[in-house]
Amino acid sequence: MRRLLVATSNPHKLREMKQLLEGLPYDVLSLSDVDVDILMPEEDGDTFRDNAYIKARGVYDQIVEKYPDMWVLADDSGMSVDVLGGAPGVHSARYKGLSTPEERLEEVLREMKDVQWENRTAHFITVMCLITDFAEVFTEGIVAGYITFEPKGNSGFGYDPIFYYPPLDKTYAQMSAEEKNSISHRGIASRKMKVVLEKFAR
Ligand code: ITT
Repeated sequence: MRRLLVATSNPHKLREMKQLLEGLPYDVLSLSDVDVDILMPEEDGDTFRDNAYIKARGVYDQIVEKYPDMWVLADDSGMSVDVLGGAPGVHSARYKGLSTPEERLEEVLREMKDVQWENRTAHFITVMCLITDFAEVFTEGIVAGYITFEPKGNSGFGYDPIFYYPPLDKTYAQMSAEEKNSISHRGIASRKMKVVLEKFAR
C-alpha cells in the first residue's frame, strides 16, 4: 500500500485528518513515523494556499530521497472574523504572538466585546495540498458561522469553543469528533481530497 505522510505538527489536526482519511487504500503516517528529522518550514505565505504548499512541498523535499514512493499531504487552516478584517486568518496559530489557544480566543472575544450578534460573522477555512511525484493537488473547505460571546463546549481544539455553527445550534467544541468532521472546513476539504486519492490509488 502506498504511504501517505500527513505533514502537521498539530496533534489535534493529525487526529482529525487520520479519521477523515480512514477507509482509503493508503498507509497514513505522521511525522513521527518517518526516519528523517523533518523541520516544518516557516509559514511565511500570504494565503492559506501558499502556506499549505510551503508545508507539503517543504516536507516532501526533505523525505523524497529516503522515501521516493511516499506522498505528502498538508493542511493550512484558520478562522477569519469579518468585523476584524479577516483576522486571525493566516495568523490563527500565532495570533498577536499569544502562546496558548485560550489566550488567542480570549483576545478575539475581547476585541469583539461590543459587537452585536448579527455582526459577529466568521468563517473557518482549510486548504489542503497533496504532493506526489507527478502532481500537486489543492482542495478547500469553508464553513460560515458566528463568534459567540463566551467559550462553549470542551471538545476539539483552537478556536472551536467560540465558533458557532447555526445548522446544528452548537459551537464546534460542543460537537463530537464525528459530528465536527461531518460538517467542518477540514471535513469538506478532506472529502474532496479523498476523491483524488482514490483515483490516484488505482
Ligand atoms: P501545522 O502547521 O503543523 O499543521 P498549526 O497548528 O500551526 O499546525 P496552521 O498553521 O494551519 O496549523 O494553523 C491553524 C490554526 O488555526 C490552529 O493552530 C488553530 O488555532 C486554528 N484552527 C485550525 N483549524 C481549526 C479547527 O478545526 N478548530 C479550531 N481551531 C482551528
